[in-house]
Amino acid sequence: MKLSVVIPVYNEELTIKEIIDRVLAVPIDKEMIVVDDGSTDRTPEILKSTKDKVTVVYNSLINIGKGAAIRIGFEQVKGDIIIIQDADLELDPSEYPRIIEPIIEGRADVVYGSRFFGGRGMRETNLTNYLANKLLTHLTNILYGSHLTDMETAYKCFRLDVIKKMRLKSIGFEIEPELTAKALRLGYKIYEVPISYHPRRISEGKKIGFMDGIKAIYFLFKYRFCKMKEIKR
Ligand SMILES: Nc1nc2c(ncn2[C@@H]2O[C@H](COP(=O)(O)OP(=O)(O)OP(=O)(O)O)[C@@H](O)[C@H]2O)c(=O)[nH]1
Ligand SMILES: [Mg+2]
Repeated sequence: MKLSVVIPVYNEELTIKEIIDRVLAVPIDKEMIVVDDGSTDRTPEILKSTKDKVTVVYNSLINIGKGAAIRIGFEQVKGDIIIIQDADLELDPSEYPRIIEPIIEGRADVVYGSRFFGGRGMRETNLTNYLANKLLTHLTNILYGSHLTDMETAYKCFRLDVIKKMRLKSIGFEIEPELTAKALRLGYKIYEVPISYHPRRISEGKKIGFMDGIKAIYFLFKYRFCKMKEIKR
């Protein structure tokens, strides 16, 4: 089975080369689709030098957001399994084999890498972020009857047909609750696998902020109660 790695990237000149190399080093059949929308640092230049190894999609010269970039990446995928990879170094691609295993073995349709159970190692994290993650995950479980430990994780992995069934609309970071809500409303169980986590700080380039947390709450409610035609293609 082939893995499609979709990498949304915006102004990540410090880490983009390293993350591409780390993905390339994973010994599995895969393709990499990098979606950059309007980076203003050296990211586009660095991507040009790697274009024989990865598919680079320039979304537009104007910055839109992580959600829009992921949706564009999803339109390009040719693999059987899709994983989202952030372009920072918070999560480690060497963990792909464990993450995709439940899908390969037919035990799962959707797998999330959880930072908060199983203890595979975590650098000290910002307390506000940690509590926001806990709150959003808890709210998801109450609204959707799930048992997740990490709804906001960036390591979200799907069988291709699951993604193809979803009608996705997100522009920014609300893509995380949208993917979760729509997978659960479509009746899929989300399987979690423990992963390690090395959080970066805002000063190191983290872009998600307080308003993204508020938006996540809004979208969790919206997608819980909206009509099925907004969920399913
Ligand atoms: N193409 C594109 N990528 C983006 C944009 N905003 C963020 N990203 C990418 O999305 C990934 C996650 O951004 P981070 O700032 O690390 O956010 P985070 O706090 O780790 O949040 P998570 O989405 O939960 O991982 C990184 O690879 C960013 O470069 C955007 O506007 N456009
Ligand atoms: Mg990140």
